[in-house]
Amino acid sequence: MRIIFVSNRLPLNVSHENGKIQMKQSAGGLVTGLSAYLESTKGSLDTIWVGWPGKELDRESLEFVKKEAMEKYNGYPVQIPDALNEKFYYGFCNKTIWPLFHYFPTFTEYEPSAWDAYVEVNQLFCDALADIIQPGDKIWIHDYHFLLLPGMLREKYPELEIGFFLHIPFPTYEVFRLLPGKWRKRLLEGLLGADLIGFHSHDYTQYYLRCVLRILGLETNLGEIIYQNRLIKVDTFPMGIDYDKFARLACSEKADRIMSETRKSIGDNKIILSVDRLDYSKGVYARLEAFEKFLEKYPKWQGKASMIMIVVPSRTEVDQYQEMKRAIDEIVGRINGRFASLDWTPILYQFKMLPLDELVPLYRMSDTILVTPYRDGMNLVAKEFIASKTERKGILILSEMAGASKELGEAIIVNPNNTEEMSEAILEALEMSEEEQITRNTVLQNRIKRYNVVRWATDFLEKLSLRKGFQNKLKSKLISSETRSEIFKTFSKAEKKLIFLDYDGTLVPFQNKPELAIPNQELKDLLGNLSRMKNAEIIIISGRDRDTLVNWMQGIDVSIVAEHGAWIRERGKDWRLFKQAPSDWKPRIRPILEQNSDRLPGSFIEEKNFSLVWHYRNADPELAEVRVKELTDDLVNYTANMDVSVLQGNKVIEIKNTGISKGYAGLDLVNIHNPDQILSIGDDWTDEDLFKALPNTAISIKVGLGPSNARYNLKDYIEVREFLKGLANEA
Ligand code: GDG
Repeated sequence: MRIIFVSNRLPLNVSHENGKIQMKQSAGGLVTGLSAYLESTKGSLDTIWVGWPGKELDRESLEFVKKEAMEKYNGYPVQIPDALNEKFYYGFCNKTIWPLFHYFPTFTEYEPSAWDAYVEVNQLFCDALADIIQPGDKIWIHDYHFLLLPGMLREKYPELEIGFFLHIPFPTYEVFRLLPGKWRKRLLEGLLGADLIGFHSHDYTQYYLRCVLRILGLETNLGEIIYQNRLIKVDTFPMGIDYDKFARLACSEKADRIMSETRKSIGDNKIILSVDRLDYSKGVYARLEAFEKFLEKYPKWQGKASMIMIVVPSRTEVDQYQEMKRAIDEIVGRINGRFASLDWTPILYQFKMLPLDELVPLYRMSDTILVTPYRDGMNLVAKEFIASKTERKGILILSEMAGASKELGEAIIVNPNNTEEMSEAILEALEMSEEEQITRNTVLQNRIKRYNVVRWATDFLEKLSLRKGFQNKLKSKLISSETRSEIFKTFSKAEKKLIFLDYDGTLVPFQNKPELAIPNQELKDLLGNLSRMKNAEIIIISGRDRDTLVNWMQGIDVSIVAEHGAWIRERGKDWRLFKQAPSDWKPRIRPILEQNSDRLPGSFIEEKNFSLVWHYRNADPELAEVRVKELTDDLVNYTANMDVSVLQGNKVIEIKNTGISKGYAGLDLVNIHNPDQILSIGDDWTDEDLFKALPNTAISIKVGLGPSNARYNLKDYIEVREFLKGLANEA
């Protein structure tokens, strides 16, 4: 099995030294994490990493880098021209998606040319992948740079296994909808090209599902979505770290050396640590204000506590990052100027990336760490700090807005907007008893150790493999060309055939207004041809009322079953009431439906002889989802002692007499005609009654994917029409 990882940056740094190209493996949360996973598989996996090499290269250098990267690192560089990358990376990725998804709408830019660049780069990666993809490959796409890529790949490779993981938060509907309509729709649909979509926390998963419901109108069930006849799973996978690596680095000799050197400059002071990339989402400025407040409120700690602050340069070309750097420099200067003494500097500030084996000793020796982002997908620093706590002493202060807070409840949890609360948290951390610290860290360490990065990646990739199984199960019932020919052959041999056809969703697509689903000439011709088949009886079996069906089937020689089996009109005969059923329940149920219609704009009630139908296709989908659950529950309880059943259909709730169903009416016709072959096609729960009632030899077909009593599936009404055309010609 081969896995292709796709991320924005290739885990390689390409540089020119003495006129020669040099390549070095680079580190980072994702790289470190996935390397640990690959090591755990002990070389049993064949992998390729696809990404941007970090700079635009001339043709000759690119060829060299491509060859070297593949030979030495299994890397496959994708070139992005600088001008395009400017609009893609610094533009749409980091001036649109990043700020918006981190709840900074005021920093968000909606620049059409940046969107175009985003589409272009996603396409560029799709084309590059096409050069290397082989049958049986699994693709795992990472992060917000490639929200469109799964969809683009899916168009080219209907069978490819595609997984996607988002490392940043997915925002709520109210924030996501700030994106222009076309963009937000395409971004959601782009992700639906994947078989499995993963997020760090349950909230992000729910927010994505809600956006899919509200913006694309697709209903979801336990995180599963049926889209373009594929079953997609959306799930939560909280990313872990390479725990052992941090635990190991923390007790290395180098760690001991760095700790004693640091102690020399800092003395016995308590250490408050802060480690982040330079990013406004990380809340560095507010954290400094909290430290200032702490020193102000608790002067006894002046000279006794120092903050070590590491800020790693990042995205320095984006305006907000430059402004932020200036603001941080300024406040550090102010605090140090205000409180420093000859032998004490409150904040020891470094604007650089430390080697990991120098960072880990700082994690180990610090008394507390302030991880206080305004928003963070997960935050690995928090977990790394805990893993490095060899003595289990030192307390994590963690923002409730970080994904990690959902897992690390034993930390001191703070609101990053509340400077007061953060300053109190510093005091609480510094004064906490050692016993309490050890208790909390023991629990945290056990948890982080268990769900480490290897578990995370294994879980994701295993779930991805399972998806194909589910999809194949669904697909196995789809009618293949061989099955189709067999059905036609069986039918041509039969001496008496009965063909039941549901109407809405089976022969025609759903319309916003039910009265618009009129048959077009193509459908009329098709039904006409079918009705002229030798020894065949065509029955249109629908939930619609008699008048509509008679009107629409004028001039076509077919039998009709109306109102889900309440009325039957056989060819050349008059309507007969199949079963007398009381309708005294209607005046009692109608007010309940009316009350709900008033509460859900866009919904309406339809009354038929033996049923009441509440339609909500045109209502706000999210509101409808809530109302439908409530209403179904109310109705089921209310009708417990009545001879009626409550059924949920395609954007409708229908209440009808229990003794009436397509199953009963269909069986009646089967008994009358005594056919030696039966075909039945339908798309919803009312057709399931018929599928269940028919003899085992009947050929039953459900339209659309999903669980069903039918023997086969066809994808949609277009395939149904194709199938029936073939049947009329060949059987
Ligand atoms: C994104 C999401 C999500 C930091 N300073 C140094 C250094 N680091 C390393 C840390 C850690 C990584 O950088 C930062 O990871 P975070 O998770 O904290 O944040 P992002 O970079 O924003 O990552 C985030 C993550 O993706 C994974 O899904 O958790 O929410 O925003 O690994 O160790 N490493 C070294 N020197 C430093 O000075 N060597």
